[in-house]
Amino acid sequence: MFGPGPSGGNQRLIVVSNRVSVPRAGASAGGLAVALEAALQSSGGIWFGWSGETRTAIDADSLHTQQVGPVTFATTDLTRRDVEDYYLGYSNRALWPVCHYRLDLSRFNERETQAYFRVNDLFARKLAGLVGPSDLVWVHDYHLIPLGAALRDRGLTNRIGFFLHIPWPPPEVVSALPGYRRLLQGLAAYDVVGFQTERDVEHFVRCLEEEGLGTSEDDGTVVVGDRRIEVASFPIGIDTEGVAEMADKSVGLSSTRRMLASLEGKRLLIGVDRLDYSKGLRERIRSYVAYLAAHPEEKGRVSYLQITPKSRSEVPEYAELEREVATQVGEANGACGDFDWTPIRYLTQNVPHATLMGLYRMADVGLVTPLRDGMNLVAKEFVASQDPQDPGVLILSRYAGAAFELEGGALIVNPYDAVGTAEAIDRALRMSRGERRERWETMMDVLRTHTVNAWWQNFLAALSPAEDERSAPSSSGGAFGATA
Ligand code: GDG
Repeated sequence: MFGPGPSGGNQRLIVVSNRVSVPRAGASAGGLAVALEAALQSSGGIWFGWSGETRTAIDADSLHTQQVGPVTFATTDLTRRDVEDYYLGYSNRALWPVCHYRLDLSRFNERETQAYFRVNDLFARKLAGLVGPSDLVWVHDYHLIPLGAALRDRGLTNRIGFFLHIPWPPPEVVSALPGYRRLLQGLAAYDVVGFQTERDVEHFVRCLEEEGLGTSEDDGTVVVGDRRIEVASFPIGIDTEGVAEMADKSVGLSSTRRMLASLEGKRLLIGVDRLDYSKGLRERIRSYVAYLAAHPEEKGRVSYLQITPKSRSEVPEYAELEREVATQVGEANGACGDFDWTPIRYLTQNVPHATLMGLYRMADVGLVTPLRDGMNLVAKEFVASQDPQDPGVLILSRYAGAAFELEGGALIVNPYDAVGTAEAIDRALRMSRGERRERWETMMDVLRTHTVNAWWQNFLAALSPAEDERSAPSSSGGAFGATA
């Protein structure tokens, strides 16, 4: 446990994210939820955010709370209007597309911009009363950029950190956002601003400098007025050992056995992505069709399984993409298939986590070809799931954050280049076992150290106050030492 804070209270962790994963009996939480809960368990604390529920009117001070062990889950409902403007609007039709370099898909609307800052103020109002003077506050992702500044406006002097899960583009792109300067000022109000890659860090520092809001120093900090903030990359990881074990055990699952039997010896390519235009699904299907056109002898001998749970269907650009991908899959199967062979198996349902790891393990090729991605955990899960004796090959987009860590072992492709990606598919399917093992080991060396636990521990180590700023020094260096 951390040393006592200035008021004598324990230093707890407060995690804030748009959606809160309240543990429910019988439901299995996703990787990030498990990781953040582990962080919360180690110090005790609060996980705060939107409940996912809407009401016609909400009281500015009401909260739902649920205590689970040392963690309080505190959530608030939002009005339907707030969800439309703050969440579906500015967050997902302005910030998301612009941060994924898609100015063409962005839609700006003054009411939605206002709502974004207003809802962040509302969250700050509800959260401020829960924060003790020595608590650490860790805010997650693009929905909540202004939250730190809103908490400061309410007098909070705590250490507050922010982590962006998605890319941060250069000023030439991101400055198109309405409220751009206010967003930068919001980010500059944090003590630690974390990104997935060094590239995102460079872009952000350029934004601050070009707007005259900060000056970078040689030690990696940025001076903002009379304050100094840390801006750094914290590439998110996975529970590498846990995934490997789960994939190993999955051979016994009936779903895995059914899948294997249905392949009848065909080579398997797999793609797993939320249905999102950033994931490059249309380009990937085009590349696969280009591969089949270049290698007609492989028809009937390969199978491409694409698992794509629907997401954000209420946003028109996503509903449109759903139709486009379904049409494209139908056309590809109609044109390239045969009466005894379906080239693409396409699922839009959620698949249980353990089954997913089993499918990764059985695949010869993992197709991870986003047009832009903050990190991409599927790439890492695919690698960790492989049979060490006979691993599959990862084909990875140069535009995924994961490419910075996995370029030594993956086949890196430009996802817009169908011919180049088709060539990578051919190379992956013909690669010798020796080369596959060598490449896999190179990637596993990275994944064994860059785990999800190392990620949160490193972030919290950066966020924790320096020893001399603590009222009572802790002999161990604190609960969040970067050890993993
Ligand atoms: C954002 C950033 C960044 C997928 N389908 C199913 C399923 N999944 C799981 C995967 C993986 C997760 O969802 C997806 O994570 P990604 O990282 O690939 O992508 P985003 O959802 O866009 O995440 C991204 C991430 O935040 C973390 O910082 O890496 O760049 O965009 O874990 O396995 N899980 C189950 N069934 C499915 O059908 N159970």
